[in-house]
Amino acid sequence: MFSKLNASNNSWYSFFVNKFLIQFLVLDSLFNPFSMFHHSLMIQLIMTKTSNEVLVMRSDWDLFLFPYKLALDELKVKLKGQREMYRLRGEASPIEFVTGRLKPVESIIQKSKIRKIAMENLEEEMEDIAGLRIMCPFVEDVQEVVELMRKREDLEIIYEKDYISHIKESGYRSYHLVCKYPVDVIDQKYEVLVEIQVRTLAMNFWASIEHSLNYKYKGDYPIELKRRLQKTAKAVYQLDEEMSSIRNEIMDISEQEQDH
Ligand code: 0O2
Ligand code: 0O2
Repeated sequence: MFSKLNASNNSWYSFFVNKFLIQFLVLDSLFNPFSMFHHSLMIQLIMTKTSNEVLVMRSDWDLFLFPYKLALDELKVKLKGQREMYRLRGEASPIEFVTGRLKPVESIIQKSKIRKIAMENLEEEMEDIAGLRIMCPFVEDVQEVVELMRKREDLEIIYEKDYISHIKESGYRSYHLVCKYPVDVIDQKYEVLVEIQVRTLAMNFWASIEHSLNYKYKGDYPIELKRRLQKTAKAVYQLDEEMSSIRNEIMDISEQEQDH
C-alpha cells in the first residue's frame, strides 16, 4: 500500500507543477502572441497527461481506502446484530443506532499537512480514516457499550479517551476508542485503525450541530459564541441527567409493582 501512496504523492506534485506551467504558458501567450500556437499545443499535451495522472491518483485512493470501507461495513453489521439480539431477548439495547464514515480524501490530505504526517505513514499515524459512531439512549449505556467493545475478540483497543468524565473546553462530550480491526482483502490481510465514538443521542445532537457551525471559525469562536455554545452543552448534560433520573424512577416503580 505504501508504494501506491507514494505514486499518489508524485501525482499530486506533478499536478501542481503542471498547473503552474499552464498558468505560465497562458500568461506568456498574452504578452507574446507569436508563441500562442506553440503554447496551446503544449497546454493540450500537459492537460491530457495531468488528467491521466488524476485518474491514476483517484484509483490509488480507492484502493487505499477499500480496507477501511470494509472494516466499517463489517463493524456496522456486527453492531447492528448486537442491537437486534438485545431486542430479541426483550431487553433494552444500549445501542440506539450506528453510523460510519470514511474521511474524505481532501480532509486526509489537509490533516496530513497540519499534523506533518508523511503519506507513507498514514496507516499508522492517522487514526480516524475510518470513523464509527455508536449512539446510546442513556449516559449509563455509554459505559455498557464501551465494555461490549472491550470484550470483542475482533477488536484490539489501542487507547481510549474519555471526554465524558473529562469534558472538552468546547463543551464536547463523547467516549473515543481507537482500535485495530483485521480485514481480509482477496489474498491479503490488513489491520486498519478505526476510531469509535460512543455518545448519547443528546451528546450527538450537540456535537453534530457544533461541528456544522465550525466551518467559519474552525473551533476558534469569538468569546461570546464560545460561552453560548458551552451553555448549550451544559443544557445537554442536564437533559441526559434528567432522562436517566426519569428512567431510574420508572424502573424502581416497575420493580416495586413486581414485588407486590
Ligand atoms: P437502522 O436499522 O435504522 O439502524 P448505513 O450505511 O446507511 O447503514 P451510514 O451511512 O453509516 O449507515 O449512516 P447513516 O445513513 O447516516 O445512518 C445510519 C443509520 O442510523 C440509518 O439506519 C439511519 O436511519 C439511522 N439514524 C440516523 N440518524 C438517526 C437518528 O437521529 N435517530 C435514529 N434512531 N436513527 C438514526 P439504517 O442503517 O438504515 O438502519
Ligand atoms: P471529523 O471527521 O471532522 O469529525 P485527532 O484530530 O483525532 O487526530 P485530537 O484532536 O486529539 O486528534 O482528537 P480528538 O480531540 O479526540 O478529536 C477527534 C474527533 O472528536 C474530531 O474529529 C471530532 O469528530 C470530535 N471532536 C473533538 N472535539 C470536538 C469538539 O469540540 N466539537 C465537536 N463537534 N467534535 C469534536 P475531527 O478531527 O474534527 O474530524
